[in-house]
Amino acid sequence: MNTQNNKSLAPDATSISKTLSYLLRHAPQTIGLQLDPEGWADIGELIAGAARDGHRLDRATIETVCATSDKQRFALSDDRRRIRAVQGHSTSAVQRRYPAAQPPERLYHGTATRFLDSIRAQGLKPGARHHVHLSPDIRTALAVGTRYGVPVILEIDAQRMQRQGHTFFVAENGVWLTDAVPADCLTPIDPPAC
Ligand code: HQG
Repeated sequence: MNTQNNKSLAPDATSISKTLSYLLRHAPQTIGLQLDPEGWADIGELIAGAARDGHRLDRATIETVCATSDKQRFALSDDRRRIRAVQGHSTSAVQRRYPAAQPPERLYHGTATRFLDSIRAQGLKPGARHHVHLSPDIRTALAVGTRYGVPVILEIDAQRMQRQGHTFFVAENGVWLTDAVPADCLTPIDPPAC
């Protein structure tokens, strides 16, 4: 794993969140962790596997990171023995079945200007993840786009997509998911003035 620069230091919450995202969304196999198709991992196995890889995790810290995650990325099972990432997976071990949901008329996707030509030609594709990720608000989309460089916000016509037969899902943390966004259902819009 390359999610921490110095494993011997006590990791901060952001670093732990990144480690959990990496293990629970993308690469559980790197520590021999089993995820079930709905994404659940046994917390004891997660702690033991991470420890073998030199990462100090404990139950209380994991629970704190889950509770305080700005995007509520993780969920604990009712009995608090299991944890999962609620969206964002790329690992084939997970095939979450989200219930279909009625989206708002408009959804937003933040990306970088350098991807625009390709997106205009192909629409939005899920890439390595299982879904295209959309947000109900422009501010979140702007933050996502800024991660990649000069941001651009795409406004998604969710009703038009539904008329074309696309289905929407919403994860427990309010992130909207769909299979792909056709080019004729997205429009670049100006970012809001800060
Ligand atoms: C782009 C974060 C060229 C797409 C966020 C994006 C999100 C294309 C990148 C979650 C394309 C994929 C997911 C095309 C899509 N041509 N580029 N045809 N179609 N792209 O990371 O949505 O903080 O897989 O625009 O908040 O950026 O990690 O998806 O730039 O909810 O919890 O290809 O990750 O959450 O990148 O981010 P990603 P995303 P966390």
